[in-house]
Amino acid sequence: MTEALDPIRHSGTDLVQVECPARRPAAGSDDAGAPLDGVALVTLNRPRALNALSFALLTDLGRVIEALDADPAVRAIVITGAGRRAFAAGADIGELAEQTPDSLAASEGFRGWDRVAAVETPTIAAVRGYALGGGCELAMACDMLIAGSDAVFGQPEVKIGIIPGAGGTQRLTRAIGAARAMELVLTGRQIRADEAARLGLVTKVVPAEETLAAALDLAAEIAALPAGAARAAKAAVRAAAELPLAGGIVHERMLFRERFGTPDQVEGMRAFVEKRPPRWEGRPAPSDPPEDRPG
Ligand code: CO8
Repeated sequence: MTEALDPIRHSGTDLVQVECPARRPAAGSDDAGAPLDGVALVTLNRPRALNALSFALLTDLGRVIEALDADPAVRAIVITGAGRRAFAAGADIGELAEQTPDSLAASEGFRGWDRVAAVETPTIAAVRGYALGGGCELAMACDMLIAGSDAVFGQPEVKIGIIPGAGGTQRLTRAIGAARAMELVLTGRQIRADEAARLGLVTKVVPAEETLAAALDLAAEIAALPAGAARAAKAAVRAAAELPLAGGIVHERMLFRERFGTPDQVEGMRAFVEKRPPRWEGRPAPSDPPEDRPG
């Protein structure tokens, strides 16, 4: 059963702001536009430090993202960075400089990325400017990545004497292949949005000013579909990166079977057969027929 979003349920914090339901900015404007049903916007909010991911910010991000994931009215989440200069320029180097192997072993810091990667709700990173180190790792922990034409990606950790530590070596390699990931991780070279797109790191590149709107549009498109199917589809695609092929296919088949008998499967298929738009449970009937029908 889907519910209407309750804006006061998700208040966010100073470091991690939440807009729920998100409002789509009008083209070329920062003004809030129409609310997007089912879409939450999470903004990393340390613009003067290029949204560097401090331990406090990571804790807040984990809490916020899990609260949104637990809300059945939230059907897609967009994560972005405040300002125009950065999604996030990495973990906070001032804080990292104080760490030891033991303090890191005891640290909850890594959980920020893990918690984002673990949510069942589809997630989209909207990246303008720098997405470096932990910032690139956070964008890669999302399911889809919309890059503005001004986006810059990289894993520069080697240049400060460390290596990526929040999944970068693993997710970058899965996204673009070992040979290319090796070069980027071993040199710390930064790449621009167009190269990131060629390498397969990003879903889509859009003009810089349209980044957030494009990500919110994609989120709204997903949020308009049955949430259970979207979550199952996400789980199945994710399994491809985590399981051997045979295990992934078994997992997909289980998720496929589980869709049957759900109100959304019954209604979706009945609507197709009856040549009418589907009426998803608890949601208003669409006024227009869907453009795409399942093949
Ligand atoms: N941490 C802390 N502060 C930062 C960071 C950062 N990662 N990045 C930028 N800032 C701050 C700067 O210190 C500066 O602050 P101030 O104005 O007070 O001096 C402000 O943001 C603006 O930055 P710059 O003046 O440097 O802006 P430039 O335009 O000259 O340069 C760059 C922009 C190229 C992005 C540059 O800031 C830079 O190289 N930043 C660091 C990038 C980097 O190395 N990132 C990787 C960090 S390590 C990491 O992410 C590990 C992840 C796993 C950790 C797991 C922990 C549990």
